[in-house]
Amino acid sequence: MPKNIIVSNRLPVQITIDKDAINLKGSVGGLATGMKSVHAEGNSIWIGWSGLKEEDVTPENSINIFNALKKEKCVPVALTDDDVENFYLGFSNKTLWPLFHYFTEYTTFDNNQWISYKEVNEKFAEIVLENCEDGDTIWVHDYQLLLVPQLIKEKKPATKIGLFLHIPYPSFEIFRTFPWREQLLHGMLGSDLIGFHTYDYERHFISSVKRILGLEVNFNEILYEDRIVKVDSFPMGIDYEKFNTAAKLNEDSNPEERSDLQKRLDEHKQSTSGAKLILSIDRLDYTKGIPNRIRAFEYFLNRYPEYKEKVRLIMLAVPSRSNVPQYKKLKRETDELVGRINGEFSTVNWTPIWYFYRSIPFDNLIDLYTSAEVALITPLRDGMNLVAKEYVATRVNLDGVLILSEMAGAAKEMHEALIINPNNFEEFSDTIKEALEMPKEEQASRMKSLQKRLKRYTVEKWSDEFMKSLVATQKSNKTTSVVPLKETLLNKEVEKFKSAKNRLIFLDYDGTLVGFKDDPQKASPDEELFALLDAINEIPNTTLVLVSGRDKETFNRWFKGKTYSLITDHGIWMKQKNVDWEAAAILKNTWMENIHPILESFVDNTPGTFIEEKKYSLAWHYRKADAELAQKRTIELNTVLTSLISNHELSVLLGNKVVEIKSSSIDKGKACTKFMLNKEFDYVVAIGDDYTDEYMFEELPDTATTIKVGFMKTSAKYFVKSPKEVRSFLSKLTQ
Ligand code: GDG
Repeated sequence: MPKNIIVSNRLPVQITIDKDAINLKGSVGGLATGMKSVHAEGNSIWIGWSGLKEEDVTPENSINIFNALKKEKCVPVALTDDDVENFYLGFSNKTLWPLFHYFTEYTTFDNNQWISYKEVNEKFAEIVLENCEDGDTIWVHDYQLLLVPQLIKEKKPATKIGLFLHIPYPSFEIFRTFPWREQLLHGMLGSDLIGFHTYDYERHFISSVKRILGLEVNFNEILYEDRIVKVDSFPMGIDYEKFNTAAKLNEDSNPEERSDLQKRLDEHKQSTSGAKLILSIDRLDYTKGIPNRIRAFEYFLNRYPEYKEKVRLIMLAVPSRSNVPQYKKLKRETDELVGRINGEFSTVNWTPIWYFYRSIPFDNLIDLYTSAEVALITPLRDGMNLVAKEYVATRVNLDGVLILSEMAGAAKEMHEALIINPNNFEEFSDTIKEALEMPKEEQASRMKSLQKRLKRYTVEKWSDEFMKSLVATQKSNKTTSVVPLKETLLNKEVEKFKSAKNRLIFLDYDGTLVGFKDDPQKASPDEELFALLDAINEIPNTTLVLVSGRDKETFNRWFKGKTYSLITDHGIWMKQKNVDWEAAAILKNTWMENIHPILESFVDNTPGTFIEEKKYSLAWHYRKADAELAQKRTIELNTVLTSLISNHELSVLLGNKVVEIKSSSIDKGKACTKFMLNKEFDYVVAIGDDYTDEYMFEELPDTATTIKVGFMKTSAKYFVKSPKEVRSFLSKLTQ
C-alpha cells in the first residue's frame, strides 16, 4: 500500500535523553498540527532530524531511540555537530533565510557551508530512499531541504514529490545574486508540485526558472525534462477550533482559576479607566521588525501623548537561533531599546513596554491573545505569519483589532485587518490610534469576516488541498500521449531499423543534432557529429536527409564534400545525394522590405534580440534576451505580423526562441513528402525539436517513427530530452 512520507528539517516530536531514559514530547507547532491528518493516514512516516546530535547517540541507546521514534511513525536523520554548525546555523540560516527575506546585507555565501548543505540534503534523501517505494507520496518542507526533491526523483522517478516553501520566495533580482542558483532551482524542480503561501512568491519563482534556466512555462506549469512541474499557492491556515475553544474556556474561567499572567493582565486593565493592551508575539528574528516596532511605538507615544499611562505594549520575543551573530546583535538592540524607552517614559504607575524574552506555555499564549485589544504584527518580511491568524481565532467576542504589515504573506488574505507599511512611522502611529479608537461595531464586522475565512481554510484544509493537487499533478502528467524513447522502446526502434530493407532518416539540425548557441553562426557541426552522420550515411540502403530552416549557403559550406541529402530554408531548397540543388518552389521575397522595419523596431525595444536574413525568410531570434520580456514581445510581434500578412501567402512560425516569417506555400512537411515521391521506404524516422518540425511529424505517413526533442506539445510519437540523447539513439543505429 502506498505511503505518505513527510520530510522536514525537524521531526514533530522533541526527544531528550535523561540518563538512559528516552523522553518524547509532541511538538505543538503549526506544521505538526497541519500534517496530523496526512501523518495519521495508513502507513505514513515522518522523516527529519530528532534534535539529537550524532555524538549523543551511542551504540547502547540508538536502538531505543529508533524504536521510541518508530512508535510515533518517525524516522530520524542523524546530524553531526559539524552539520548543525554548517548546514543548519550556517547555510540555512545565514544564507537562505536572510536572502529569501530580502536581507542581503546579512547574507553570507560560504562554499564550505554550501557543501555541507548538499551533504545534509543527501543524508535526508538517503533516508527517504531507504523508506520509499514506487507510488509513494513524498511531501518535503521548507528551505533547509530544497535539494531533496531532485535527489529522490533521480533515483525514484515513480514517486510523487511535493515541496512547500514556508518562507517568501524572493524576486529574481535578489535570487540572481545567489552563487548556486541553478543547482538550487534544479533541486526544487525534482518535485511534481511546488507550493508557496502566496501568488507573489509563486510568480517570483516562475520568473527565476524562466530567466535562469530558460525553461518553458505555461501558466503555472513548468516543462522540465520529461515532466510537468506544477507551481501553485496554498496559504497556510491554523487549527482554528483549537484556538477558538481555548479562548472560550479562558473566557468562562473563574477569576481564582486564572493564571498569574492573566491576573497581571487583568490588574493592568483595572488600574486605569480606558487602559488598553497592544500585543506583539514573534520569534526574536530580524525579519519580524521588532526594533522597528518599538521605535514606531515610541513615535506614537510622542505624537499622541494622551495615550501615556493608558496603553501598554506587551511584547513576547521567543528566543531563536541565538548562536548566530545577527540574532545576538538583535537581542542586544532590542534590550537596549526597551530599556531606553521604558526609562524615558515610565511613571510610578506605568511602564510602556512589558517585554518577555522566553517561550511561554500554550495557555499563557491564549491569555495574551484574549487580553489584547490590539495585535501589532508588523514583520519587515514574513512568509505567512500564523500569529496574526491565531489572534483573530481567539477573539470570541468579535472585538479587537489586528494591525498587520503588508510584508507578511497573511496580508494577502486578511484584508479586513488594518494593513500598514511598517517602515512608514506616520502611518504606523496613526493606525495604532485608529485601532485603539475603532468603534465596536466596526471591530465586530472586521473580525467576523476574518474569522469566517480562517474557520473555513484551516491548516487541515491546507494540507488536504496540497495533497489533492499533488495527486492531480501526477494524473495530468500521464495524460500526454507522447512517451519517452528509452530502454525497451528504443531497442525496439533500433531492431525495426536494422531489419528494414530501405530506410529513410529525416533530421532537423539546430536543437536536434546540436544544442543552441548564442550566435547561430557558431553552431557548426563538430567532429563527433560528422563522424556519426558519416557512419549513418554509409549504412547500405539508408538515406540520410538533414532538414533545416538554415539557408542553403550555410549548409553548402558546412557539409561541403558530404553526400547526405539536404533540405534547407524550411523546404525551399533540396539537394538529393549526388545531385545538384533544386528549388522546390519559385518564391518571391519582395515582401521582406515591408516586414524588415517591423522586426527592426522589435530589435530596438528588446535588448539581446537580432534579425537573421535568409534568402526566403526573416527570423527574429530572442534566445539571448530576457526570457519574460521576450515572451511578451513574441505575443506582440505575432499579433502585428499575423494582421499584416494575411493576404500575402506568408506564415509566421513560432520556433524555439525564434519567430520566423516565410512563404506559406512551403514547409518541412511538404518538402519531406516531395522527397519521398516515387520512392519506397519501409522504415522512416524523423527527429526535430521545434514548431517547424511539427509539419514534418504531421505529414509523414502514420507508420513513420517521429521523435520530438524536449518535452513540449507535439504530434510526434516519442520524445527524447536533448541533442545528446538524439546522438546516442543515432549511434545505436550504426552499431
Ligand atoms: C515560518 C515562516 C510562516 C510563538 N511563540 C510561542 C508560540 N508561538 C507559536 C505561534 C505560532 C508559531 O509559533 C509562529 O508562527 P509564525 O508563522 O509566526 O512564524 P515562523 O516560526 O517564523 O514560521 C512563517 C510559518 O513558517 C508557517 O508556514 O507563517 O512566515 O517564517 O503558531 O503560536 N507558541 C507557544 N509559546 C510561545 O511562546 N506555545
